[in-house]
Amino acid sequence: MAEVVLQHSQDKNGFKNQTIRVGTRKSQLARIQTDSVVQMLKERNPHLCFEIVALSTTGDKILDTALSKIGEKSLFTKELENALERNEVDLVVHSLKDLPTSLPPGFTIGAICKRENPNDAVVFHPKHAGKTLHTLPEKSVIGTSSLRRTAQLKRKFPQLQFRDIRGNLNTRLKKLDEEEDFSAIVLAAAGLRRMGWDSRIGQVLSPTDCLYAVGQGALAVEVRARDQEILNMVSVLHDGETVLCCIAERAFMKHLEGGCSVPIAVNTVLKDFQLYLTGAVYSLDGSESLQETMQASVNCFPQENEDGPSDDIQHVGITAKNVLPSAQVAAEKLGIELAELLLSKGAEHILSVARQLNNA
Ligand code: DPM
Repeated sequence: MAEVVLQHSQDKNGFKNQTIRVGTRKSQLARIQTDSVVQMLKERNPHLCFEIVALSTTGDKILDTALSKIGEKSLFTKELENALERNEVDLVVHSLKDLPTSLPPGFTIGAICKRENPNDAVVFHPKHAGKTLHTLPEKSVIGTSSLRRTAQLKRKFPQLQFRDIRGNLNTRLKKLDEEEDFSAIVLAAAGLRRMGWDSRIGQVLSPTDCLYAVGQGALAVEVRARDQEILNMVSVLHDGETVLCCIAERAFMKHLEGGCSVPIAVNTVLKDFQLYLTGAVYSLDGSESLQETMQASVNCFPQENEDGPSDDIQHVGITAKNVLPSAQVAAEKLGIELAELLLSKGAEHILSVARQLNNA
């Protein structure tokens, strides 16, 4: 009988009574996001211990330069990937939108959790409480260092001014409230919600005001691609609908060769097995833009009813064993086709001018 007891100490994923080390950035938002993923993993694996390892990344250290100007694609992810590679951590929690559309070889996104509100939101200086971007006085200064937000909002609200603001969420809110530099700042609604700052959201920007960033509002778990045990453990966190939306968005961005140094935006809806992807590119000042919507049928039932092996096929860096492979292929194709459509209408010119100006 002793053997039975011993076998029980090894779970279905092959772990003995071991500690799983989870890498995260040091910011409060990163910690909150990581805690929520660890909580979900603990509920499903009550016999395992989880240890959180917080590291600072280039993106956390360089606070005086606009993100888009630093020119490093894996600004928030490289140090964490190094730790994964050296086996110092077993998985890393990121905001999906900070993960490049091509990951370095040997890494994969093993889980994408259910997306929260993907939209951007406006937080106003207390003296402007109750206003919206439409009703702020002319020449009011709005803080954001996202080229995507600036381009769209300049176009929509030419009477307002836009200026860079950096730092983590705490720093930005403090700057807004305690100084007179900004009348409002624009941030992702999901980040504000996770920080418990819903009450500061004065306006949620609808897709007609501002399309969101690829992957915005979704959390991703990055792992070593060959580490089957960890991959199996985290893969139960995948939310099928979010996976399909994000594959389409990332394929769109990858095909346009976009990163955070060019203004690219999306809006994705999955309804009645139809995936609708809206994508847009902008010149830096928003004066030029191209926007199109395409749709594709996707079967989003869970994996079981399809033949053939699906193991370890990555789509734009994502390994989702429990999401129907044909639906993943359809989502990726949709993103590529939408990018092709925009390229046929002149997107390359808009993006190359934006890249040049941004690097100037
Ligand atoms: C990326 C951008 C920003 C972050 C560019 C963009 C915003 C930069 C800025 C790629 N990553 O959105 O056009 O405002 O100066 C980031 C945030 C979150 C993940 C903060 C935010 C939280 C929300 C989420 C920074 N990354 O956008 O307000 O999980 O999507």
